Amino acid sequence: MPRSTLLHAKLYGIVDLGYAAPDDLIRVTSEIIEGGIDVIQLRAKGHSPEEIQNWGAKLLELCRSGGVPFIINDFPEIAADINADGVHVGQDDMPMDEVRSIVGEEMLVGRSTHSVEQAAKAAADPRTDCIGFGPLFSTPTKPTYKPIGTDEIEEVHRAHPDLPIFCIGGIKKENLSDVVAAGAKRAVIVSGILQAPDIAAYVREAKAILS
Ligand code: TZP
Ligand code: MG
Repeated sequence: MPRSTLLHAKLYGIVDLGYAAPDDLIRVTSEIIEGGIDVIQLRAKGHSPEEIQNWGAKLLELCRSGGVPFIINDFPEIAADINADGVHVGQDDMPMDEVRSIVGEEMLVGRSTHSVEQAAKAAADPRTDCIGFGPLFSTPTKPTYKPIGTDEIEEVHRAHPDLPIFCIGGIKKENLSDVVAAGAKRAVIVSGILQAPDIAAYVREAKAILS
């Protein structure tokens, strides 16, 4: 899948097992797709690779029929095995050479970054297809990370105009227009979407704010 898919993406949703129960994954993912999400990632901290592969294969099928790119968090091997559209890795995960040796050159690879410096380092490798930038605000979804605020959003976009940058961390429908005003072009929302009483409507409204 070409990187341009991510350049055109606005709203990235993460199906996080911290908020969605295993027997609810299909419903939740269907509603996120129905709302018009641009990218979906499966994130399942603390679960076994076998479970993640099993859930991943099912959600991939849903995403394929909805025309939504599907990304696996943390596990390049699983992304390669199920032929996902991409894999997302963190600062402390594998270096790019190792990721690429597992997933090949075509698969999308994203990297989490938590500062302008980390963003520059990730962007210096042309095989990085997108970055997450945050957490902007404190969030129970990533409790041990210090929030970086919104002051550096413009700078990171100016430094990497051709790299899809997804702002993340504590973003909700309610503060999304402030994040956009601070320079964000794309956003990831996790708990806001997964805890919404009407998931599809939430995604639709958040996407409208970003568009
Ligand atoms: N990386 C940086 S913040 C974050 C991740 C995975 C969690 C974002 O979740 P939420 O619930 O949208 O704040
Ligand atoms: Mg990781």
